[in-house]
Amino acid sequence: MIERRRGPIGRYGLLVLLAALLTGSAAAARTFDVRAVMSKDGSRVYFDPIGLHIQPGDTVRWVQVDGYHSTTAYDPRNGNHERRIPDRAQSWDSGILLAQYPAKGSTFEHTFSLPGVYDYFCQPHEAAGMVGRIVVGTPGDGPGTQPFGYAPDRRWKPVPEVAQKAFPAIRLIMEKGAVRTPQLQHER
Ligand SMILES: [Cu+2]
Repeated sequence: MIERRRGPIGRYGLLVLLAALLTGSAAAARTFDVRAVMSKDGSRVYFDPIGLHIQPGDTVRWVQVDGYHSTTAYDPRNGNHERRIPDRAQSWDSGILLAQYPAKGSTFEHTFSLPGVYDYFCQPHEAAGMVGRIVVGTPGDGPGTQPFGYAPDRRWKPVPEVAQKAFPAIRLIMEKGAVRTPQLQHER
């Protein structure tokens, strides 16, 4: 006769796991949406919100709304761009997200485990100032808090001036939680 046994977790273990999920810290991690947008007439490209304050363990989900965009960390591993994320943080690059065709509304997610400032850009539209800033927890003094061009000896690709001007101040992001791109602040 074959005796059927429960796995190592068993029914009791599942209840404990469920209770831990409901009450524990794992349940506190949240996901925030950032939209990647091109205006109908094509004249404006932006991330919305452009600035976001989250906590370690939270996830950001970029949602492709219109046009073709990427979300790419300012990091030498991404085309030798200036490092503007914490030194030991995981980098990310979505590649080009295709919203309109064939995959409408495609998304890309990244979970932020280390506190700090994370600057990122859109590959096709960096020169048009399409950038964003994520502040995770209390930012400290990492690369993303430094002035643009802080390490000229590294010969990194500099952040274009129009993009530099687009970043909301860290202090403002922490104050408001989410900062919309300036042209949108009067819209809903
Ligand atoms: Cu773009």
